[in-house]
Formats: sequence, C-alpha cells, structure tokens
Amino acid sequence: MDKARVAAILDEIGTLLELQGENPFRCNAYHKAARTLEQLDVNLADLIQAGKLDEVPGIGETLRDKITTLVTTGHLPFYEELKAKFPPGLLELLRLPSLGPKKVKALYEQLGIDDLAKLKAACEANRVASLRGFGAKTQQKILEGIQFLDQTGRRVRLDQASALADLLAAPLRACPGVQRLEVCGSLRRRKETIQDIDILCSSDHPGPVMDRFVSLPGVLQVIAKGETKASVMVQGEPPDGRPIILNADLRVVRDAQFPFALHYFTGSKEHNIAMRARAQARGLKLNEYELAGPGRSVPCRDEAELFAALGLDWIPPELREQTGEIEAAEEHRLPKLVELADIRGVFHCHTNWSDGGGSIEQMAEAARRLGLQYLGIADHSQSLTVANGLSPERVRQQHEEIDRLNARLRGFRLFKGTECDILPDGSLDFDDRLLATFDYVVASVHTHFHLSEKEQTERICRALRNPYVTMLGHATGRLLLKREGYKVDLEAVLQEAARTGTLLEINGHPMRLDLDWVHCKRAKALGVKLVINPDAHSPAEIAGYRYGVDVARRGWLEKGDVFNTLTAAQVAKALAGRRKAAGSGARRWSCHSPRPGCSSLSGGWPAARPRPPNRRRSPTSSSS
Ligand code: DGT
Ligand code: CA
Ligand code: ZN
Repeated sequence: MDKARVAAILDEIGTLLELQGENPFRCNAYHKAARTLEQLDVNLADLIQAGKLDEVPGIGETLRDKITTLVTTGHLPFYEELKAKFPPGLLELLRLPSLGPKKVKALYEQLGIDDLAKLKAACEANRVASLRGFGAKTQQKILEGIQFLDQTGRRVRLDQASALADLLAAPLRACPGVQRLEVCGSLRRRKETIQDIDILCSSDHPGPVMDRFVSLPGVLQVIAKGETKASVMVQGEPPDGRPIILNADLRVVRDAQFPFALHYFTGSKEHNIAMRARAQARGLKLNEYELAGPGRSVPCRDEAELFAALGLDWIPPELREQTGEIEAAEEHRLPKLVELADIRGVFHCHTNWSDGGGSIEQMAEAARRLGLQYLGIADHSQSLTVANGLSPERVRQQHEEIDRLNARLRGFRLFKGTECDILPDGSLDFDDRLLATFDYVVASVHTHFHLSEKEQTERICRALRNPYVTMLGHATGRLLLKREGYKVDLEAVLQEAARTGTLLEINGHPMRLDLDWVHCKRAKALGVKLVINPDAHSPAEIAGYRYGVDVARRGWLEKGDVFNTLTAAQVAKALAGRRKAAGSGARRWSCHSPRPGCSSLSGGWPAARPRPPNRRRSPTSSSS
C-alpha cells in the first residue's frame, strides 16, 4: 500500500475516533500523521525496512506499528473494526463543510440520522435547527451543502475516471469478436468531472464481451445485464487517495451502426439535439443506430462520414457542447486545436525547496523524459509559510543551484520562476528588485478567499499591473468537487490581462483545471495568451499538464494561443525582452496598444506592455 492511501486511512481513523468521542489529542495525532506522510519525500516501505519510521516527527510507537501493518499487509484490523462500528452513510455526512464529527455525532445520537437523505428530510422538517449547537443558520447551511453534493456528489475527477476507464477498456478490446471499441460520453469530450463511464463496442457476437464486462476486476455489483447492454458499479483505486465508485455502461452494436452510436453516446446531449434537428431539416432522421431518409439509409464508415453527410467538417469531441461548433464546422472554420505534443515545456512546478516532493534535478529529469525541452521552477514565496515559501536568501541560493544545473544539462533548460503570493492588497510577496532576478513570475492567490468580489477583483488586477508578473496562476482557486473558487469578476481580470499583456494560466492539475474552458474561449476572444501548467508537486505530477491541454482544447485554443508551445530559445527571448521592458520605466509603458504582430505568438511575444489607461505610475510603485 502506498503513502497516499496510508495517509487517507490515518485521516479516516482520526475522524472515526472523533465520531466515537475520543480525546481530541488522540484524534489529532492521526490527522497530523496523515499530513506528515503526505509531505514525506522518501519511500515509506524503505523507511520501514530501515527501521526509521519512528524517527519521523509525530510518529510514535502506536502509529509506527499501525503504519507498518498497513504498508506490509495492506490491511489494518483496528481500522476495519472501527469502521464497522458506524453506519456507512455517517461518513458521507462529513462531506458537508458545515458538519464536523461533533455535529455528526449529535445528529446520529439525538435524531438517529445516519445518511444524507435522512439529514435532508430532518432539515426540511425543521428538526435540526432546534438541536443544541445548531440553529436556523446551520440548518440552512446544511441544506445548501446537500444541494451542492447533489449536483457534484456522484461525479469524479477526469483523471480518476480516465484511469479507471482505461483499465476497463483494455481487456474488453482484447475480447474475441470485438471490432471497434471506444470510451464515449463526457470522458471522450474530456470534461473536467465525470458522472459515469460509457463504453461502446461493435461485434457480431456480443456474448463474450458482455460476460467479460460484468466480471472485470473492480466490478462491485451488476446493475443490469441484457444481450447487448449492461450496467455495473465499479470501484477504482486512484494512486493518490480514496477509492472512487462509479457506474459503467457497455453497449454492443453491429459494426455498421458503430459511427452513429459513437456520435450519439459521445454527446453532449445538447449537441446531439442540434445535430438531429439539422438532419431533420434535410429530410433525414438521425439516431444512435443510423442516418436515414424516406426509403433509404445513408451508410457511414466513420464519424467523419457522418458529419460530411450533414455538410459538416468532423468536429473534435471536446468541442461538442453546442457552443457554435456546428456553425463553425459548416463554414470550415473549426479551430486546429492545440495538441499534447505541441507543448514544449511548463512553468508552474514546485520542488522540495518549498512544498514539492522532488529535487530540482529530479524534476528536470522527469520533464525531459516526457519529451519537454524546458522546465520552469516556481516554488512558493516567503509569506506562504505553510508551504515552506522561500525567503529572498533562499531564492538566491536556488538561483545558484539552477545556474549550476543549467551548466550541466545538455539540450534542456531550467527557467527561474516563483509562484509569488498576491497579498491581500494586491501587492506582491517579493519586492520588485527581487522579482527582477527571476526569468518569470507566476502570481497567485492562496489566502483571503473571503474578500468581496470587488475587493478580490481589484486585488488580482493590481497584481497583474505589476510589470514583473508574467502569468496569473489558478485564476479562481477552485478545487473540483471540493471547493468553489473565490468570488471574482473574471471578465475584469481577463480584460486587465489583455491590457497588461499578462498570460493566464490553465492550471492542469486535475484537482483544479482552472481557468475553466468557458473562460479560455473568452480569453482568446480578448487576445489574452494562455499557458498550460501542471502545478506539479512531484516529478510524477508534471505529466498532469495533459489535463490542461484537454481544457485548452475544450476552450477552442490553437497552438498559437498557448505560450508554452514556443521553443526554449523563443521563450528565453520573450521572457528576457519582457524583463528588460519591466526594468526600464521608460520602455515599459512605451506603447499604448500591442504592436501589430504582438497578438500572435508566431509574430513574437510583446516585449513591452501597453500602458493601462488613466493610470499614471512611477516604475517602482507597482508592487508597493
Ligand atoms: P456525464 O455522464 O454526466 O459526465 O455526461 P455524459 O455526457 O457522458 O452523459 P450521459 O452519460 O448521461 O450520456 C452519454 C451520452 O448519451 C450523452 O453525452 C449524449 C447521449 N444522451 C444521453 N441522453 C440523451 C438524450 O436524452 N438525448 C440525446 N439526444 N442524447 C442523449
Ligand atoms: Ca457518461
Ligand atoms: Zn498555487
């Protein structure tokens, strides 16, 4: 069992002990140990082997023994017995942000509430408000929380569903008689969260593949099984957390029907409805089995032929959200979407200098193995002490280390960056003189999420006006299925980014996917360039930028819209030009609008930023 899973179990033990009413110190010891393990950058099994586990701060004898049992046997009777004491629905209640273990315990003991449905009913009957320590406000918060869970609760992250879908699809593809097989639905459209896995295959003999499907490892329950259609509940074990459970459907069609079924089950529903209407306008009928007119059927060998039969270019699945893709396909003006292979390097990565798990060198090696030409190191800045942010002195040391590595690395380049905190008033966590020593600056909000929309927007826009800021990190701070972003007027932020020539990050960490694809489209319309980053906290996480590419594609972005499709040499030149412009007050605001060609990456990246209208400033006032 790996570290992340062990940490998740320790965390759960802490919570279960709280539910049981144990002494808070004992409960906290488990929560703390979970955090410690997550941060640990050595292999757990090695640590146990060397007998050094109890040298880790916060891990005493008891915890040492429990962790050892978990890692070596994969089980922990203590945990399993503890868990069995509580109804499974009780833990679900803890997913509500307004409920801690104490409150859950009270609800269970006093009202017999042990799942979300009962809790909802009790709130609606106004029975929760009168409990001691609750009140009308809490009851309202609980109801709102349940509503949020109803909308998101059964969904899982794209990366987790993808991994599970691949596990299911591979053995099915190898089944005798299977001709074509594709994972459809929101997974094929690369949506950021997924409700269920839709698998489609073609075969003349559905029996074997149907049988294989319902007996795949991970199948917890067969919900339905017919001759060509089956539905199961499956469990996946993502390497980085709690198991996920979701439904998977399999449909088997004849190969001649495959293109129609593939199109139908890819969706989206809105896109399908528009396509069906288009067919009808041409006297044709379109459904999941065929395209047909009165007395004739229109055979199509693949999706491209299906689109062509309706007078359309083939529409990439990511665009099928009924936001203008059909019109664009008709007029042959679909974008040539950016591809994973277009990305030549990434900028937002953390190392063990702050809260990452790898050394700079390990990160560089991992990036190189992915085929990247360059990697930007952007550790946290000084005020983010919880993430071990770098002091100015450590920044200087890190720069020396990067210089040493760059002198050694052949055909690969490290850029010096920082993920610099945007302070509550919109100033930056490092002063301009220090900022000028970096190749680039990612500015991000990590604190004070509760400002009003107006304050938050002004705060971020002010940061964008600092000429040393190269890009804005994770623009809304959302955590998918966990936390909504802070309130911010993104339109105003995008406009400020356009005015100041600041890049906007598509944070590809599958937990964030922030900027959202909807806003990518808007950014592009305003001429803002985007940069796709993994926000990696370990060498393995660098590859996560691929989910950022999914977002970019859903946002209609092309290679030229994405900064890190440039080569290392082009990036070095663009960043140097920009830093020079930022350093010389005279040049910095020397042009009022982007020069012709500035708006296209192929034409070069704007070295000087246009001056914000109606704002006079001295070169040094920007970060004060
Ligand atoms: P999800 O599962 O919520 O993440 O999103 P989808 O898009 O995978 O939705 P799902 O699994 O309910 O259905 C898969 C596809 O089947 C959907 O994208 C389009 C098609 N579909 C489902 N229901 C309808 C419908 O009522 N009308 C039409 N035209 N298509 C539908
Ligand atoms: Ca689906
Ligand atoms: Zn961040």
